[in-house]
Amino acid sequence: MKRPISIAVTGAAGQINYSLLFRLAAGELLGADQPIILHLLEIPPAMKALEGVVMELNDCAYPLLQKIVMTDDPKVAFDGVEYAFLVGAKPRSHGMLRSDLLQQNAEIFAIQGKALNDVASRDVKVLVTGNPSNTNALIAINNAPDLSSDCFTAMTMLDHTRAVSQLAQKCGVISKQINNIIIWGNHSCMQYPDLHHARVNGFEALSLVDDAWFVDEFIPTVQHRGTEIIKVRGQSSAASAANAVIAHMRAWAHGTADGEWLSMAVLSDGSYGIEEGLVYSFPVAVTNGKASIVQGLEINRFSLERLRRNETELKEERQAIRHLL
Ligand code: NAX
Repeated sequence: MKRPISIAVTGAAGQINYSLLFRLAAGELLGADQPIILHLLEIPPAMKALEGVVMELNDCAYPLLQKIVMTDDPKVAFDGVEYAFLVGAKPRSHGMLRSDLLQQNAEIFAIQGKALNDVASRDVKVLVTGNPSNTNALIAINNAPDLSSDCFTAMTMLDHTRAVSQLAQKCGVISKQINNIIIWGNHSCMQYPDLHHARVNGFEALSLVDDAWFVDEFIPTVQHRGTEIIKVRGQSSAASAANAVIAHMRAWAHGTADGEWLSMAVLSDGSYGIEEGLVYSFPVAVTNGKASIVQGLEINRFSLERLRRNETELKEERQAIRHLL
């Protein structure tokens, strides 16, 4: 029997986790032979609801789930964990401004960054999903000086899978036949879903679709998909977000295939001219658990302009929460 691995999940009584926790417990992240311990963090008013979720997890009698820790204390939640899913935050509701979200959620990630710094495994893999996820990850990194910044990423994988799905539908293929889409920048409506390097069944994507579709339909559809889901479903994306969380962490834990990548927001090292010290979504390849920004892709003027807009937006977000860095 393998040693159990501890996984922390914040916002455990929330809607994304109503899908995510059950998939983790079923072994979708680490495989069918890897026992896990779940550390579930919530705020006091949500502890009762969390109890209900834990009752349901127990009722599933998952063979891999060795133990569940329920807590409202980040230091208990992150104690010794090798994976941390920072999902808990106040979600954006209909009509809420991103700037409001930024201030309301920033403090949470300062506290959680400090707690991770104090008690998590030194190799912990942290995925920030709670919005605004890029800047929340930046806050966590800055509050965890003893952990490598390589331990922290933020999620643009849902944007990535949304983009794959849009292109697959347009080309009449299945998603498996699409490779190397990139989401650049911020997980916001500014994000740039880029098809210049994408392939459909091995063919260049932009040779199969016309420019007008790429610029006027594909880009805005992906950028505004989250808002559209809220409009139609009445709540923000949940099951698709949980799916992206698993896909992101699976790639980080198990690696990417040769020549392939996913979109992941990581601390910029200056690649593609993006200012160092911003958490920015790049094409990322993973080898032996190390996520690296894919280098050397050609960036034309159209793309460069959009990369810059994202850099500017992230600088503005950083400026708004500078007191927490
Ligand atoms: P819910 O409101 O359903 O759940 C959030 C949960 O977090 C609640 O149960 C709340 O009690 C808890 N929480 C709040 N503050 C906490 C704290 N300090 N510590 C621990 N738990 C805390 O939201 P849900 O739909 O699950 O979304 C969670 C977050 O993901 C939101 O910030 C949302 O905006 C964000 N999203 C990010 C996405 C991305 O691609 N990066 C996509 C999906 C999603 O919109």
